[in-house]
Amino acid sequence: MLHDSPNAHSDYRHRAAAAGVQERGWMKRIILISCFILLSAGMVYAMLVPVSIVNPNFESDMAGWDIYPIGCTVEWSSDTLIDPGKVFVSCGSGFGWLQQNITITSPGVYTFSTWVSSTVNAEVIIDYMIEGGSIESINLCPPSELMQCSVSMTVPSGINEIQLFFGINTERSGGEGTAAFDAAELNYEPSVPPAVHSVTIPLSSGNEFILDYTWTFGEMAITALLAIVVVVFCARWMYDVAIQLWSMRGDNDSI
Ligand SMILES: [Ca+2]
Repeated sequence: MLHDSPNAHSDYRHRAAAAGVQERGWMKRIILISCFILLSAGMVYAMLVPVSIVNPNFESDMAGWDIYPIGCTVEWSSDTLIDPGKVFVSCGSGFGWLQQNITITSPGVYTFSTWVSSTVNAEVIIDYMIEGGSIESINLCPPSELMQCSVSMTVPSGINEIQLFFGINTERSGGEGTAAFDAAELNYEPSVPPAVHSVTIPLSSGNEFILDYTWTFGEMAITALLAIVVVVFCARWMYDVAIQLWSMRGDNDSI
């Protein structure tokens, strides 16, 4: 009956153990790099997401918007301006506005926009309430066949709600007329832009994956946590290798 020699069996175990350590090491690296890329991509995506508005495109109605027609009519139409469904305001004397309140969590510059086709000055407004009144920013957009009408406002810390308005006010419109609105949007920029950081990940092909992104406090916390995980994994991996090498040295000494 044939048996492997003890030395051959021992060599096989050493090679298998060493190969196993190497394989686990690469697996860990791949998992860590994947986690880092996914988390970093998530951070970048979060920075680019606009502030959401309810029913910004008026596909089927004016749900989500409060309507203030005084001396004007404010109606929904299925016609297309930017995409199907729009708001149509017609004014003799007075105002016709749509309003939506938006909860915010950060100070910064907020920009509210809507597309408009009008025969008079149309307007977009952002305001926020303070003790004793409100602070508002108004932009009048001249009559046009089609234009994007925008207004920006710097909102300080401590404010947790802003109000968005668009429509016609005949005190500022230049006379009686009509305006159609569609495709509202609200964007936000932090008041103090955080520093831009860059991470370079070398790839096995020889190329480098370079990721530029900005940090918030939460992102720094996540990154610090991730760095701790990386250090722990690396330490564990080095420990495994050291144990294997020590074990092989012991076996060789006994031969
Ligand atoms: Ca629409």
